[in-house]
Amino acid sequence: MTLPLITFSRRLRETPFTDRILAGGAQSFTVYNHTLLPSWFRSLEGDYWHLVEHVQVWDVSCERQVQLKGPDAEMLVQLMTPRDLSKAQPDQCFYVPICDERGHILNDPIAIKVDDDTWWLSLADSDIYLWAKGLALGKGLDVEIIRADVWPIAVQGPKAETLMARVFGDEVNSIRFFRYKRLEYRGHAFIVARSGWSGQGGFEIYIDDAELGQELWDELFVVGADLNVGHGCPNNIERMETGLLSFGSDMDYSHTPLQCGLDRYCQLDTDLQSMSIAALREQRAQGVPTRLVGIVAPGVPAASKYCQLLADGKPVGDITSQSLSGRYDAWIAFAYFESELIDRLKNESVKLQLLCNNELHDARYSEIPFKLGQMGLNERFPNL
Ligand code: THG
Repeated sequence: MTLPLITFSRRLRETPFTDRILAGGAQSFTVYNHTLLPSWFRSLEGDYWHLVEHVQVWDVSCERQVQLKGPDAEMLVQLMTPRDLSKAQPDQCFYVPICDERGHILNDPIAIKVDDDTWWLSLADSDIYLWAKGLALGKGLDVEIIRADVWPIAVQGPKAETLMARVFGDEVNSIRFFRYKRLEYRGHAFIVARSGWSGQGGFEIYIDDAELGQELWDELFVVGADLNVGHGCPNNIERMETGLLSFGSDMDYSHTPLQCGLDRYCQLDTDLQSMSIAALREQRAQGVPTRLVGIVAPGVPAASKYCQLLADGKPVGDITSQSLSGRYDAWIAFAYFESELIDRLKNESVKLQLLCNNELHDARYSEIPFKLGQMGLNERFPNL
């Protein structure tokens, strides 16, 4: 099948880096927050091995920033999330579920405290700009809400720190996980955070000057040549091995954070003024009907959208994401299972199998993140 082409327009935004990633070999795009996001360069597996061994520069401009500014900005962010932000410092980032009054997830951005009266929500794929404006108007809050022209780029991989220090100096080494510093590049201070959508370590640079951002992008490739710096993008294999969830795929408006393992970002036993806390407390008391778990099936040669999980021979589960592990000879997936089935899997009173490409394979249940290294799986090696 020949893929239909996507037409770029002002509705489907290019980014300051689109020309560069096209020249760099982007093979396919997806659309995220109405913005282009590349999905692979070499191949999914080739990108995976390059990412886990070297360093990549990603155009994640699609993680659009909604800026909340004003005396009530922090109150509004806290209203939207059940995560406790009361001790937030103006050098911190927080992974926050945004939940409605029923506790359902509307987005899972990184919230950045830019200064005492300014927050950025670095969004996953949904229109939180509208939700935030609606809440602020309805509640009469003193806050200005805009879609800021800020385009994050991510530098990810084991050599990310070395590469970043060559551009920004050794100060990058002292940035702690989910903290940021303002670091100068050619006289302009960019917010540089230790964060990013991979488990390989790295940084995100919030580009608020497109032209200078392009110069910075080019310089990363020049000074990182001997580090084998390359293009890349969020990699489905790596993020699944690491246990990072993708809003819209692994959870959506129908799920609560208690169902998808985001409990640790919900401080329910507090008196936070957050609109979802009462509903989440109630769900905690009653128990969740279904929960997102990890599934591992060794020795499966290919993933396919027709793969079906079976418990004692009967179809079960709702698979949200799947791939073949990069490092291990196994198929991995995230899937919603009924809580009662998870209990039976825990006490091993039920047999789990995967029907994939007309073959039956034994499958194992795991919590997310997987601990693949501890499962006795056969290792794979890069195809050099
Ligand atoms: N960076 C920025 N914005 C983003 C993303 C990003 N917006 C959309 C999307 N990604 C948001 N989703 C996530 C999901 C997980 C993490 C970050 C963003 C993440 N989680 C860590 C973990 O699960 O181990 C730790 C989170 C924590 O301790 O607070 O990194 O990637 N700018």
